[in-house]
Amino acid sequence: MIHGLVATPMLFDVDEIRQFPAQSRIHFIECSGNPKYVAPWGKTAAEVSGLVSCAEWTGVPLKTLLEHVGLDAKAKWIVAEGADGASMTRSVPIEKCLDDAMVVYSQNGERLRPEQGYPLRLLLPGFEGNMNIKWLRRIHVTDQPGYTKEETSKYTDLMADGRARAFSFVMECKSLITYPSGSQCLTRKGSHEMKGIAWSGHGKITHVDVSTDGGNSWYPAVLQTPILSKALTAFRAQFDWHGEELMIMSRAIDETGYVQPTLQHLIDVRGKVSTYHNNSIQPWKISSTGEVTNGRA
Ligand SMILES: Nc1nc2c(c(=O)[nH]1)N[C@H]1C(S)=C(S)[C@@H](COP(=O)(O)O)O[C@H]1N2
Ligand SMILES: [Mo]
Repeated sequence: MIHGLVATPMLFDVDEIRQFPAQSRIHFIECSGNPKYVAPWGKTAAEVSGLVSCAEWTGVPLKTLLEHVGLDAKAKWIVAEGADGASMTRSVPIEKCLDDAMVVYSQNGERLRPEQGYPLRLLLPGFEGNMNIKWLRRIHVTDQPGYTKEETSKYTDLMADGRARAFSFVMECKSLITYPSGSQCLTRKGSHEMKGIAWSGHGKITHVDVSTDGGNSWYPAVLQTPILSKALTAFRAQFDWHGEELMIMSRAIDETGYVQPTLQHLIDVRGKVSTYHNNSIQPWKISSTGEVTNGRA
């Protein structure tokens, strides 16, 4: 049951949607459960933070479709519904719908694959993965959120005081070193190159700093161009290893000036029982024999 409907229903088939002027944009999609907020921590970079991807998406700005239908002044939200068994449904503020939201039909130049939402998917650049509704079949325009299962019992964070943080849409700035990372091994002493990815749901990455001493001192990594808004940005940084123990980590900063926090920072603000939106610094430990393991205690 959706309350507060404010639009006249209008049906589009996919071929009609493909007649509207199209756009192609490169964006990441990341599950807000990436990585988990609590132990046990994963062993590898993929286990820790693998629920993120970046692709070129092609489709129609949602704004174009809403303006075509005619948007009521009372419209404050949309409630978007998927055609899967769960009818996955999420509410999206109208500001996002009129900004960079899209209804997409292609990914990396081919039609969406079945598992990515064929024939249509809602793309909300920078917003948590769950809201990017696959197999999109219906959009209700409303004056209030739907308070659906996925934005009440799921995808909310219980705070230390017992209240839940809800509608935490944006994926905040983070980074991840992918080489060297958990389960890999340095096989020679000398100069090495750290590699990783950084991204922010608020826009472009402006800096990534790296540390080899557990965050006591930091130096800048080199960012690979092009640096796109709300897209994965590759970084690299040189470091030396001569058989001593190192704790390597990276810290990203985005164009809003926001600095990727430590896990302790997040715990100080949110407590220990959260589930989603862990964008904290991920440490990797290099042992005296070159083995790399998760640096989280
Ligand atoms: N209709 C529908 N859309 C969905 C889901 C779903 O179960 N049903 N899963 C969501 C979740 S939880 C995430 S993290 C992303 C994953 O997108 P990907 O498979 O392209 O990485 O899709 C979202 N869209
Ligand atoms: Mo997810």
